[in-house]
Amino acid sequence: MSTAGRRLAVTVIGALVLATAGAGCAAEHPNTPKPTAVLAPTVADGVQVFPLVGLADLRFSAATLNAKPGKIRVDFSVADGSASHNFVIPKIPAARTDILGAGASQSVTFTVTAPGDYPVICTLHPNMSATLHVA
Ligand SMILES: [Cu+2]
Repeated sequence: MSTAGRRLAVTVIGALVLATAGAGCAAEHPNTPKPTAVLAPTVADGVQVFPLVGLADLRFSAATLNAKPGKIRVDFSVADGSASHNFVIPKIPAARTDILGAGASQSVTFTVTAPGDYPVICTLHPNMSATLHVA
């Protein structure tokens, strides 16, 4: 490769790196929590506590809530700037919040004794789902 050719190649690579970094910054939403795959509870007075957020991109902030059989509290909130959401586990009647607007929050407490996977939904958004995994 000639000297001129090498200089051109370096310039092109530099431009690509800058373009990629710029796109990454534009995709960041600093006020929106990043979704996590699995959420483990904090335990307070024997209650497993899960802070869960309904996000603006119509997802829950965790895909799986990992619990043990027993008492569970979900502190559900809706992110600023988001559409309204609720937290509902159809198999567990007590595990149901109201429909909450952006910035609102509600806690629900319930007890699960049987191990299993309990689907979590938002009744407003059919593609918005998570799983309460009890084992
Ligand atoms: Cu929703």
